[in-house]
Amino acid sequence: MSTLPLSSPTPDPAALPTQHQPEAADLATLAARTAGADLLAPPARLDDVVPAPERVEADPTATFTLDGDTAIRVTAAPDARQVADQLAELLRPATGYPLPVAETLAAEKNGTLTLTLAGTAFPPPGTDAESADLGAEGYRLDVTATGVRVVAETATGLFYGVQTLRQLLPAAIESPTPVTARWTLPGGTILDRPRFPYRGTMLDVARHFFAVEDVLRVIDHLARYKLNHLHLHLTDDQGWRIAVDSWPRLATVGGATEVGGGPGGHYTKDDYRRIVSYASARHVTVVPEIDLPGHTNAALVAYPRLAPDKVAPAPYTGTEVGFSYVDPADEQTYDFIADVLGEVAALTPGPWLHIGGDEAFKVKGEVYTGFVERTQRLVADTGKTVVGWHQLAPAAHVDGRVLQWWGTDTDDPTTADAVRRGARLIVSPGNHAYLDMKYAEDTPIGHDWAGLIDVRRAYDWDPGTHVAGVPATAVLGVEAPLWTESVTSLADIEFLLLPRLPAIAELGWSPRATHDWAGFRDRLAGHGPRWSAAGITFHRSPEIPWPATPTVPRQHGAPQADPATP
Ligand code: TNX
Repeated sequence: MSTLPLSSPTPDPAALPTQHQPEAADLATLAARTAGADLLAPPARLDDVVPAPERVEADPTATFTLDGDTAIRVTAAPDARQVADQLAELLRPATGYPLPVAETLAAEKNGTLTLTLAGTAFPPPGTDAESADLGAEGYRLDVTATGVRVVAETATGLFYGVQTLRQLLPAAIESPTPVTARWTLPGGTILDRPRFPYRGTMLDVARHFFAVEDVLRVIDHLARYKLNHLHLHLTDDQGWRIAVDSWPRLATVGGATEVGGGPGGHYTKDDYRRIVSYASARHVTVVPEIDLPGHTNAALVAYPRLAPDKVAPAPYTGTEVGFSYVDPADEQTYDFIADVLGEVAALTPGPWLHIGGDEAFKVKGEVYTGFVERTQRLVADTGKTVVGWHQLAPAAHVDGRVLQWWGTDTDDPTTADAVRRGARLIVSPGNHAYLDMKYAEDTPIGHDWAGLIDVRRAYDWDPGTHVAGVPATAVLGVEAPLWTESVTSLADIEFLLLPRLPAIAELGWSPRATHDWAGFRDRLAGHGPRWSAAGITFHRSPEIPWPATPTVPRQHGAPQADPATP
């Protein structure tokens, strides 16, 4: 198979693989009509990547074009091989090319995409000493006329190199079915690594429950933008969403409803393992949250003996907060917490356990700090590192403790003091990073208690300097929470995530020196056609100069996401 000549006005149906022949003529006609722009367009620019890479050196004299003979070569190591297979799976549907994967670097021949694990990928030949090592997540990407090479010290770095490679191809690469296009990448070198080690999103599966498949799709969105943590808000007043063998009614009774009175649901341990392993294959760490001592009505419905008055409350399907709490004065409460945290920790390969701690309005002062200190120790007993909302700040420090900032101002002496005592901070300002806030007055779903958050507001702040008295060195990273009181479907989730999630991802990944709203807006615009091609819902924010005409042909029979409405 060969690449279409640049000047060919008529795509060649024979360029499609045999198994797609029945649709080939159709697709080719469609492609000829609607993808002409793609066939003739120059390749993307090498710096047209979100999040912005640390360093880009374009070589306008070189481009590489995939064709039916392109092969993938990878270092013989299981985790690198997995990335090579993922690359092939990303490229095969739209190109229809076979893209065989081989574990050899011996004879790097022309026309290959090579993924190399190398102990010291930096400094590469010919670059100055300023390029330190790539670290645990960095990569180097070279596009020359004869091939594409990704080098990294870890499989994670290779995975991120692949996400960049994907963005350098035409938007039609996101099509789930074959498209005739010219699969060209712009030439040059990218050296890239993240600013912060923690880059995340939170999904609230408690207010509304979401199926495993929906969560997996959210993980795909994170991975695309080099986000590496998925915080799952697993418990709240409206529902308990994770099976706990030692307290079985938590899930079966506590999980039986949700906001608005729907049937709710919960993840079995196998469901949760599936989420964790899907995430891990995409270099995403799951951070489970068991919210304590407040936000616990669902647990109290299941086990009234945990309630201060030992009386079962009614299941809660509204959206108020701050009324419920487990009894901090009863020893049974700590048995319950130890059991739950122990089981959740055992299911979770990542290092973090999030214990919430927010809006426990009825547990005050020393009772609250005493409760938190004891719970922090129970987390430590599981071998995990404690994370909690910044309300945990007044409690004593424990090793590694991480606080998650969700304030809407930038000054909190209690949090700054906890950081002085050793805590690190994940920054999630309610008025910049809360993806449940509306974009504008007329946004059909979402909240506005922290203000309206358009794309610019999501982008224009600096996690490194945001909270007074918290130096950038104490900032572990950034997270964009999505609370789901008003979110009932995957389309709703995507509508609120996109296009703001890439803005948060860029704050977490890119060096501050690349920060530039005008440039970001232009780079982001090209992602609209990618999401459309992949059938992903997004908000067509008027701030972004989305391309006027689709560059991707519509697919027969494929569901069309309506980008304007959730
Ligand atoms: C505040 S932010 C909450 C959540 C709500 C959210 C709605 C935080 C730690 N607590 O319980 O869902 O506002 O935006």
